[in-house]
Amino acid sequence: MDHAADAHRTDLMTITRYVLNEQTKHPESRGDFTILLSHIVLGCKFVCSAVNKAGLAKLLGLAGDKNVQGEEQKKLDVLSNEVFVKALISSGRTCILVSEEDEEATFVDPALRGKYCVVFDPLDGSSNIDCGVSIGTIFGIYTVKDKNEVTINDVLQPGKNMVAAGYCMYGSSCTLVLSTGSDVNGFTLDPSLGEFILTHPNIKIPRKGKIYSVNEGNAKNWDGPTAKFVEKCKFPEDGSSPKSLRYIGSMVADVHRTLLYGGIFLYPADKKSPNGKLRVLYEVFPMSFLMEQAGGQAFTGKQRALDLVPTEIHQRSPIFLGSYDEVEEIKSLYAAEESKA
Ligand code: AFP
Repeated sequence: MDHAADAHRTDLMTITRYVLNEQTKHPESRGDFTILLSHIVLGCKFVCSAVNKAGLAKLLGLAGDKNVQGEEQKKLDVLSNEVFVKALISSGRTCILVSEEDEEATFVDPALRGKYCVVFDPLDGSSNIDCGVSIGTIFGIYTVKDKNEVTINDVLQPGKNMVAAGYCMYGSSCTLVLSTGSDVNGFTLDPSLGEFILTHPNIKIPRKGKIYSVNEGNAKNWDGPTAKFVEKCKFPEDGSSPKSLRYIGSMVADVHRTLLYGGIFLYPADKKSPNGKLRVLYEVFPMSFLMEQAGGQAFTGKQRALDLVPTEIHQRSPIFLGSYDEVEEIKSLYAAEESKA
């Protein structure tokens, strides 16, 4: 019998225990982040449960339909947003919220304010719900200087100022990946315990990968460096094997695979969408933060993604993120293009 392995299995590192351990490294900490995170975790558990029932929606009247009382039911993304907004406000630790679902930022009532700003996409990839493909919640966290004088500029900060970022993927299992700025850890929800347990400690992305991930349907509108990069993935000039293409169309799932297996995820600019599609605050920044913490890179086509200073809360940006070497290659293709201009 492997007693060491058994001991390991019975000594469960929950996400709360993990964050409390981290907190002890900062004697000045008063536990505010731990409380905020526990409210985010609650939102993720709610969405996970709702997503698991989504396939039964027609039968049970759960989404966009009428329930047994004849009341109109909310769509899953709207419902998820409401749950996160309420959970974050009731934590008493937030002052500004920016959600993909809400046109305007939410300024928390002064009586309930804390020092954190949370930017989030409550249910990213929601067009995939009806076919049961993995979807997720993405979040990033900033702090404010003075919670009594908050302005929109407190969230219009470069991604490098985030104090934490993460995502929760609702797939064959429910996995929450978090970085508080020192490393990246993955926690899987044990449904029987209702707890996220540390299953992927200290995630490091392979330095080089064999997979590229992009919506090739947009290829006719790509710029030169993107087209050249993808061409090299398929027809390598150095005699190496071609890369495999994997594209789910759900950023959390595509980034999660990229983080674990290595490779590159691209949502570039194109002639139709000069700023790409993905949103800076709650898609590009949190994922770039995680990639860098895991040893990878994130680049916009012009600069390090985390250096970008957003001017609008729903701003978009092109993004190339993943293994260090692949992002290095796309950076050199853009540099070569620039030197020709
Ligand atoms: P939806 O939330 O509309 O499904 O969009 C998902 C998403 O924002 C992101 O999760 C994907 O990476 C990206 O869009 C997919 O976009 P394309 O459908 O244009 O490939």
